[in-house]
Amino acid sequence: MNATTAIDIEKIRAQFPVLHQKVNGKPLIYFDNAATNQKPKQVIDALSKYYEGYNANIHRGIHTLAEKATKAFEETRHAMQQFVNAKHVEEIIFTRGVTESINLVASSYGRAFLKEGDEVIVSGLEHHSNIVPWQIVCDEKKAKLKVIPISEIGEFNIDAYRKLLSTKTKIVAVNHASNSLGTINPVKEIIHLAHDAGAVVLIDGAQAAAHLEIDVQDLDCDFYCISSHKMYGPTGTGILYGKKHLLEKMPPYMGGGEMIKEVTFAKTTYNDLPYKFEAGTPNIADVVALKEAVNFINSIGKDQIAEYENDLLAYAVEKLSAIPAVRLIGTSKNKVAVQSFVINGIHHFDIGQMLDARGIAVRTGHHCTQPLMDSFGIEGTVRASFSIYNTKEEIDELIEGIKRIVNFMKP
Ligand code: 7TS
Repeated sequence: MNATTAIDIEKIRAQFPVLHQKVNGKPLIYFDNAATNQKPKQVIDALSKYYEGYNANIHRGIHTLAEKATKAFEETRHAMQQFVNAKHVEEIIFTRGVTESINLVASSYGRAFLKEGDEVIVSGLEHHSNIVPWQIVCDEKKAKLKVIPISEIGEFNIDAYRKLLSTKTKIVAVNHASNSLGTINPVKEIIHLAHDAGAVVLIDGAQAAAHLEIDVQDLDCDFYCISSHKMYGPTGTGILYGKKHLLEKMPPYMGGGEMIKEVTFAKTTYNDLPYKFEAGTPNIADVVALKEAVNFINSIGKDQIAEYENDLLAYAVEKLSAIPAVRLIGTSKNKVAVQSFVINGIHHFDIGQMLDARGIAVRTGHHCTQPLMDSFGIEGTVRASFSIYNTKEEIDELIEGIKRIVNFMKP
């Protein structure tokens, strides 16, 4: 089936109030979806419904509002369990998002189980949030950080990865899809090889959640991290999925209310999963609204979303490739709908600003992947990232904008 005919794009766009505005006098074209995507009305409504109708602190109260809020909060946990196909609901921990999820694992699992001389492997494609937490714990534990090299088209070098693995490898942490290049990584194979070496694997799913099917049981990953705001949900929340037996043996990440069973000055016992890792009042409203983001995605279907977005990506790549001054960065065949590029002689910031003047929002810079930019010998790129509400007409506008910039900046 042709996705462009199967999806009623106008109906989808109508669900996103933010899209219907002018920016700098031009209709907004939002191509910064890899940074954060826009929110459908049902997510926005869930937030105001919560605050207007049943705002209360969860788990602790026995009054009606507290019970209603707790029920809605826990319903999202079940929705996220299904979203990633986790075996147990208590394997879903609410965090502020991917950054916090990775820090939780690095701090808790890393501090508890890494020893001097152990090794942690990340890839050259990682976001800083999947590099720095590992550097911190490796420094502290005198462990070593090893890096899987990336090819010139932005793919993992699996042979080099095989060679890095050894009995010293204790943790492998890689992304499911790259935010700067869009490359979808062969995570199943990566996980399998890591397990053979006796290591646990964390997958950074920030760029996968809105685009790819996620099945943590099929992948057999040990940890999987998601940010709500990159999957049509609110900012400030997300999940850590962790295998139960690992979460059970990990020490708490933060101490405080909710994560305890009993506190005395002599000794504190910790709560059961998932609460052991949810100290303090969580981001209740945003977690509640995240369920509506899952409902939105399910109402279209990940397959349909991927098909539609892949079509947009192929169109953009074809048009961008036809502009001689443009150099595409990240040209793997297997990608989510992200395209980075540079234009010879024009700084990416200038391109971003000139596109913004035409109402087109793209991201410029290193995209929190400085080591990746270094490996391409560049400082940064212009990145257009597409979502289910984007259209080919919008891509035409981007292309027109780029052509004008190239002509305008000609020496
Ligand atoms: N990992 C990847 C692959 C990401 O793309 C991002 C955010 C993160 C981790 C961190 O997620 P957070 O929700 O905790 O901030 N990526 C981007 C980006 O590409 N532009 O802005 C944020």
